[in-house]
Amino acid sequence: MNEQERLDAEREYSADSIQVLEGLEAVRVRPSMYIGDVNVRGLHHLVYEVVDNSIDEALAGYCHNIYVCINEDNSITVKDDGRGIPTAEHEKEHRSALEVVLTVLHAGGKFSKDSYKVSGGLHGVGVSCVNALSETLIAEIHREGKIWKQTFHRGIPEAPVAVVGEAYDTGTTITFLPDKTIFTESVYNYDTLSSRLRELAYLNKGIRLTIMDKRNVDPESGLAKCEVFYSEVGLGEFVEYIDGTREKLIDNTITLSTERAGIPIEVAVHYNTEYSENVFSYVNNINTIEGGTHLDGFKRALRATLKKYADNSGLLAKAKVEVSADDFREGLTAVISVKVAEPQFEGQTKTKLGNTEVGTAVYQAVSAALETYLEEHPNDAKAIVEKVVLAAQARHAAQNARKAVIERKSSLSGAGLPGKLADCSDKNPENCELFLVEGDSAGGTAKQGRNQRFQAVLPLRGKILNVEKALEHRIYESDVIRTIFRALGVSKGTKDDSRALNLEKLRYHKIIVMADADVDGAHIATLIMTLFFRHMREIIDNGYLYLAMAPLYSVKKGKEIKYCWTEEQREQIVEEMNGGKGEAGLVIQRYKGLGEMTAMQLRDTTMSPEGRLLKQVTIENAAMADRTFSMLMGDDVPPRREFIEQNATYANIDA
Ligand code: 0RA
Repeated sequence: MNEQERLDAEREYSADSIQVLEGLEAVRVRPSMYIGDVNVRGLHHLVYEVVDNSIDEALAGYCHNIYVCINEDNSITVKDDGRGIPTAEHEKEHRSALEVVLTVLHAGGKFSKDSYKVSGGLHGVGVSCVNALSETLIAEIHREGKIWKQTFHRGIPEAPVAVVGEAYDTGTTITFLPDKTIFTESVYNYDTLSSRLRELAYLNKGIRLTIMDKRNVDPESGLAKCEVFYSEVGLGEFVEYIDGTREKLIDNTITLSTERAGIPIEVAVHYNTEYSENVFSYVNNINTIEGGTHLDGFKRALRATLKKYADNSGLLAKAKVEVSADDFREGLTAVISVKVAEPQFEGQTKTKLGNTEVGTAVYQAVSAALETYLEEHPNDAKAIVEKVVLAAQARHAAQNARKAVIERKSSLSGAGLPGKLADCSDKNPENCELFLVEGDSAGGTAKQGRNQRFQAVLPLRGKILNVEKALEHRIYESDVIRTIFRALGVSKGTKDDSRALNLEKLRYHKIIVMADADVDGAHIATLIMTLFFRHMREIIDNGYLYLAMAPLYSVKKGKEIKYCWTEEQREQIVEEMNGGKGEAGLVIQRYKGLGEMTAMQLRDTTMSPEGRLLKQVTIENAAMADRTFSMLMGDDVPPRREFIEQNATYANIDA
């Protein structure tokens, strides 16, 4: 290269850099557009984005192990044993392919034509976004006998990639520290990451995913907390994991793994003796919460095949009731996973698959496989059809119960507000909050402590039905549940076959469960959340359900009073208020329940928007949440006790 060429190259290099800067700056200016949000969710999304690249390398057949490590400083390391991101100079860009992948938006795909690029985060933005949103990111590549390294700050390279040693293996290691000036949270949640990795292991059989938490070291052994997820079988094991604590209706899990019209399709189906339907669908490893063509194809195939079998066997004729589509899915747990090269995502949260060809492919594949299975397993077929008939009969009973209730003019629909409800004066749902409080005494305190303009209080009296274990019509007979529906203003199932909730009638956009911070309180909160999870899921998905966290302690010095929600906070506040004198001269009160607080204390700590700590109930991982609820609420009492005692909050129901 002569001097002129070198200058040209340099100029071009800096021109490229300016373009890159503009790209990465856009990510930093509007991070939510690229990763959804800048809260806990977005923070965890960074990890998924990096892991997805390694999953792609594994799906291409070159990588078998992926390690995710939460480091002590809450930085994350993702390491794989793939081919290593290419480090050679990129023809047009005048810098290494590695640097292009890490600094150009959407560049990842350009280099992976040979790989089956289907995995990919919900936003599919690539690892360059992670780079732009990290204080530092270090890439270490083992490739062609060398170790290559490059460091970035907020997406900008410190220097070009350089050889730093000899390598005897191949692979990619990315370590990044999320930018604290961008994210509102900086602490990773082990359970959130581990349940996603577990899910990925089931969805991609044969890949070993390891998670390690260096913040959590066992003092005796000196070993960090660690879990390994690996599934030889894939979806079949996933369904067995989800349904693990439920009683089986049939011994086998019906599985299918095939390719139709170039679309890889995997399905696993199981029936339990309970009543809820749990079907989880995935496209390119993304949980399609809003469903779509693949899910519709599956449901149509299940219904048509079972109906045909039942008609031919004469079992349906005996039922004497009409069988509806829902009846085929009572007690069904299933997972559908398809890999689609060019998925079209629709819907509010862009998690609904629109490709019609996928629906047809799934329908054909599932029909064929299920028909064969039923023919070869007549005992299972009989058990399933009998269950369908029972479901139809129970649904008719539920309709009758509902009708009877409606006739008594106190239905699940908003025929008048419940007498116990202390409503607020504002009538715009967007401004209004409803506190669900267990017991009349705490309810009374809450009524005194509220802001009557926008805060309503509904005291709940009596046992809350465990809906996990109840037939649907029982919920229409439960006083407490009817009261909750009436206060909310919503109803469901008024049209005979619809299980959807009429959200437009919802009277509050914040529904706040307020329970004691002890084991009983956790149990009550869980019962209420189960009701929402199973019967008013739309309210959770819209972000309307919250938990009010009451403080554990108050620390008083003279007239000054401070509240603490955790032990660490208490230590910190004692230190702040008393500067090294320990607890001497302080009055520390431990609250055992809401009932011990005065109305003013409850207002200041738990109810008023200024002082309270609200946790939004969200479902990070629907399949894991289903398992958690069935375990918490099932017959198996011992694991439930233990779980509630060990978990201050709620696993997988990430707040
Ligand atoms: C494209 C080409 C090649 C490797 C990769 C992408 C790759 C990317 C990532 C991201 C994380 N881990 C990765 N591992 C590999 C290599 C092509 C070749 O060697 O011929």
